Amino acid sequence: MQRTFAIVKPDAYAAGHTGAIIARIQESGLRLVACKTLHLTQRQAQGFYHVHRERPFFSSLVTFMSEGPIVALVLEGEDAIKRWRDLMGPTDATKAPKETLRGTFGASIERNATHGSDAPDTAAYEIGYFFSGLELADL
Ligand code: 3AN
Repeated sequence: MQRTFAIVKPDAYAAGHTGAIIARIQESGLRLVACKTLHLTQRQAQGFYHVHRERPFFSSLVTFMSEGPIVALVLEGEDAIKRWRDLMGPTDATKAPKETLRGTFGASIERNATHGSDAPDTAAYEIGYFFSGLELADL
């Protein structure tokens, strides 16, 4: 069993796609372990994306991720990290296959509807950034 971290980003949340995205998660067989809606401050978004702080798109990404509410999720299942990334599709929504979440709900490489951890160490860091042990225990 593996856990991964997912976000319904501000673009998808504002467009009312949260329910459809969670339905796709559950239809895929991934289990929803934790879920909350929150609105990140700029500093919280900077902390979450600190690995990208030297990239040219960092400031725009931080502004986007704090422009409105998001839904933070913890998903569980066999090979959950790869399964969730396959469901999302590639980063650039304009190149994502139509059947993927980013292909369906994303608009660009930045406004791409969903986030997913890319490896076990980043999943552990990202889950811990948003959820306490108490929120994840015995589920
Ligand atoms: P992914 O989310 O597919 O793992 P990362 O980790 O390379 O992609 O990038 C994190 C986020 O930064 C992406 N989800 C996207 O919103 C944004 N991003 C990535 N590359 C670019 C880019 N070239 N221009 C603007 N935003 C980008």
